[in-house]
Amino acid sequence: MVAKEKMINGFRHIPYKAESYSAGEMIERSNEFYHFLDKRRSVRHFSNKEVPQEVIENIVRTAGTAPSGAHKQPWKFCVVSNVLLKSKIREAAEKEEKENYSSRMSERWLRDLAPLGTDNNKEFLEIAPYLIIVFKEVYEFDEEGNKHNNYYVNESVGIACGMLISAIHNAGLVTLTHTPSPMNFLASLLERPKNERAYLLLPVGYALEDALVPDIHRKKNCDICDFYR
Ligand code: IYR
Repeated sequence: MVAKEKMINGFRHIPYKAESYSAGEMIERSNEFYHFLDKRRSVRHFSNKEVPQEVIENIVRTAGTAPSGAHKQPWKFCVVSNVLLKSKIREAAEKEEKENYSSRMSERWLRDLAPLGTDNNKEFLEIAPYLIIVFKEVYEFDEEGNKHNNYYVNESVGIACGMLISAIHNAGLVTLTHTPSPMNFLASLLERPKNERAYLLLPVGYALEDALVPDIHRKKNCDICDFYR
């Protein structure tokens, strides 16, 4: 039986119709989805080939379906394809990364990054046709102009980014989670309002045909999951 809509605290609640599968279908679907997402890799070698803007719009719309604290949806996705802006972002990011790699990161951190082959050169910021810079909205204003902090902002935006990354992979495109810390130069370059903080930078595009990725492996299920039966 389908529930009837009703009012709770003066707000309308409507029936939810869940997707429904047999146990066999669930096993097949979950396994296929795992294998599909397991093919995703962080890729640093981008082609400069054009990507239809509609694909990017769909990807962002998908990220916007993420759950968020009190449904505040405390995210903004800034999509940069402007060549001059991309080169300014690259220049500023490389300036921070130069500091990071030469003095701010510990010996241990540098050793942990060695298998990935990263350095302060971020040419992908100019080559990738799109940069999606995700901002978190740490607070909002009410009708009277009073400031109110949003809830679970990092969790909410983190989940949205996970969904964004999955949507990028689903479209046949690649990305990587770039964190040119500190990231405040992004708010200045993009002239963002004061309640926004840069959270993550994701270059998006096609992988180069001869792209390489490090031969690293994922933890096994038994190493990431404990069952309590
Ligand atoms: N932000 C730097 C360093 C870096 C840090 C981590 I943790 C990585 O997994 C990869 C890189 C950069 O983007 O190069």
